[in-house]
Amino acid sequence: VVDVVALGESMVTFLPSRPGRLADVPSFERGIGGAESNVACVLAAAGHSVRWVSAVGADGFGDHLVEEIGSYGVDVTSVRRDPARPTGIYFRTAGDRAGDAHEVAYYRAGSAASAMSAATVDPAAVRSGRVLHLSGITAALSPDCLGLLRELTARRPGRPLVSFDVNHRPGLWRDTDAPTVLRDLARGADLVFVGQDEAWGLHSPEAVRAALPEPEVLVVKQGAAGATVFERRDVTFVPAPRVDVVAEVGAGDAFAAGFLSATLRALPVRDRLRHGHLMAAAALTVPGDLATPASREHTDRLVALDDAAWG
Ligand code: KDG
Repeated sequence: VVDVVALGESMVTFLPSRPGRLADVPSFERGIGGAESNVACVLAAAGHSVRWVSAVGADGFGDHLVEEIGSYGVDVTSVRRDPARPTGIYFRTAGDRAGDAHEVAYYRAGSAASAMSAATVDPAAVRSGRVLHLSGITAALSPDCLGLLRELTARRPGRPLVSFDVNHRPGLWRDTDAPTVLRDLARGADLVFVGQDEAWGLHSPEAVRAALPEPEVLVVKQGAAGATVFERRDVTFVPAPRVDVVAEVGAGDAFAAGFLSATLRALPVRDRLRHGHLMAAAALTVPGDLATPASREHTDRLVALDDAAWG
């Protein structure tokens, strides 16, 4: 049994060599992206045993993803190689300043991962972790992927703890009513991460909790301000450290990884949130989707600083 199984699509990412419109960027640098594998890589770098379950094409981009994600120490033996479908890729632009609007151009329709379904994914592999981490991105990839997520979030005795990051990516959803689909999936999870800005138009963490009472632990991320956790009757807010943001992409994944890592170590809620914030800070200060976190010893020392240091 591994600590965490993360299931989802990963893509080779192309980061722009300079700011500007997609139409004007002359060249891109290769990176890797994929919300769930980002979580897996950060967890592995933090010393956890992690398996990534997915599908990629039998192509060079698939090789790169498997090799790169494997190099973090993630077990990639449950990643299917699909000779009939390509690996997804995506391009990003950057604004002049951090936080400026950017474009995302996905080339993932018909990808190997979008063909994942309850019939093609190994059930033993998905059940092989103490935690199964999923995200709402998978729900948008295809009807088969949505069916797979419904199956995995169905409440059944003996299943692993199901962690679900809502990750509403409007660019991926077509005719479906994304907010309703995502809320229904979140209802089946034990631990839910949701950004206030993607939380069904609700304006406070309390309103989100009222709309989503089922998960035992609900984490509402409030951007640069911090995050609030609802657990049983307890409500805990912890502010986020202030950092100079380079790129926001991947910060939510890093936050989830930090929170999950601290959850696996049975740390108190305040420290689970601080671990999430520190991992997010690392991702916020690099241009790519994924940053290598500080060592566990280093992070533990930062988490233990007194409240004044944490604002
Ligand atoms: O959370 C970051 C992800 O959004 C990024 O790595 C790419 O998985 C991705 C997606 O589907 O947008």
